[in-house]
Amino acid sequence: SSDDPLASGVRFPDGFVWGAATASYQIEGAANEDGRGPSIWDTFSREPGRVHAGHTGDVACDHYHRYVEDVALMADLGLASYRYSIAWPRIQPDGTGPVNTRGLDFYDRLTDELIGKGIDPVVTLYHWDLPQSLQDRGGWTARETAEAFAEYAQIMHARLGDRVRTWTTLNEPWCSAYLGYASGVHAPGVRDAASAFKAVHHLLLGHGLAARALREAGAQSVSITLNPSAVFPLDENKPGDVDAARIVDGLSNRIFLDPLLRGRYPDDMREHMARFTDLSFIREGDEAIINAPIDVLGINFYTPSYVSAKPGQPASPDAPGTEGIAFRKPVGPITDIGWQIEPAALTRLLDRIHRDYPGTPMMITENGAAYPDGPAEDGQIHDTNRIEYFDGHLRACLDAISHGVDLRGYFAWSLMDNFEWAEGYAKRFGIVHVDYTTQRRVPKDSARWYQEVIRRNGLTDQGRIGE
Ligand code: PNW
Repeated sequence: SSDDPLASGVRFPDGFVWGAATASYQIEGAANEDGRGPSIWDTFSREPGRVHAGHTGDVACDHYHRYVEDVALMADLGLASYRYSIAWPRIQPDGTGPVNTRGLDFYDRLTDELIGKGIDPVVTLYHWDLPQSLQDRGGWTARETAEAFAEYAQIMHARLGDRVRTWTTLNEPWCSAYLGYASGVHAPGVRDAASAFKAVHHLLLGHGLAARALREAGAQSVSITLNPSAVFPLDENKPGDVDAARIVDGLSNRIFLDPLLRGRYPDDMREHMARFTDLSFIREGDEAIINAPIDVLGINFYTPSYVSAKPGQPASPDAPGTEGIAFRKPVGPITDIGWQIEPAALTRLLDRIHRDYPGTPMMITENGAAYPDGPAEDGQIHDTNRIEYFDGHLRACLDAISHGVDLRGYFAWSLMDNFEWAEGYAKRFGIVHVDYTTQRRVPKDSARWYQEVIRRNGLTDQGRIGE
């Protein structure tokens, strides 16, 4: 309203999309129900020592059975949009071949429930739960997985395409490739640089083939979500540090963004990969497939990186070939997962993508913070720290928008506490608290704050730091 005390600078553009995000393996549970096949995360989480305290996604938030309650919660918070992922092994238990109708039925019910409450569904096809049988045939090191992914994308579009407008192929291929195949801290737990680069390529190829299939099937909006690294030289005046940042930027960002948006791997990254493997897996024509037009680029952002040249430094396990490059330990405020909080780095990242890949509409598809929240004496969760984190990053988004960045929306990670991969249930990212004994959901203060931000399409004074 016109007497709203908000200054214009804290308002978002009209039509800005407000949402929250989750992922199938992190919330659904029901791992052995209705014909779901095993995924690489079922296998990995059962291997001793892989996941904190031996946690698995077997039950998680039991969202598979509680989706009606969860969608009601989303509606109560005023979410315009909900970003969720499909568990491929519910749809094709063996990764290829027969389709499991009961798996499709679940996403059908969930999607209808969302639409019935006026919430726009944003579907991610792959948020890391690869069918185990595809892994047994090489996983993302195999070209066949990329081809299978496109077929699965078609199956999903045939079922949900009449109601789902926004389709995201992959979530964070950086994590799938490097955490899955280089450092091995994520499923499938492989430690081999050559495999990691094959995975980078086949993930991108899978994206391109699926994007084409989705487009041909009539999808309105096709996207991919990356977690580009906001990487900076520790000392901008030291050529060694600048070069270190170029290499890390290449491995984390350009190796994905260039083929996606320019149709070509960067020359320096081709040379970098060639130190570990011959590049015959990159076939003539692949880059053109990867370069399929996208309507929006999803950005997940949590924390920046600062790098410097340091002779003798061993390579970072998730960045093959980074011998002699040191990653600075986080300084200043950090979250419970140890990630440095620096909202201005998000502005710089968005500005940079806008500059180097002009004309790319973007959405923040994940942003959020882990804190060890528990209910206070009043039963409520007073997560002021998370409100401050969101507030700072939303102001960073506004700064980027004021610089001309075409930022279309923001999804909080996460709607609710969930299975945080290698950290199990020990790290809580939700704006809704989950008691894993009772499965009770309690919106945290941050959820109520976010509800107000959505209502105003702008920020409140609450959450501002140091005023
Ligand atoms: C992303 N890292 O994961 C995922 O998309 C979410 O599923 C996840 O819950 C969220 O961010 C919070 O972690 C990441 O080690 C996991 O660099 C690990 C890393 C990065 C992203």
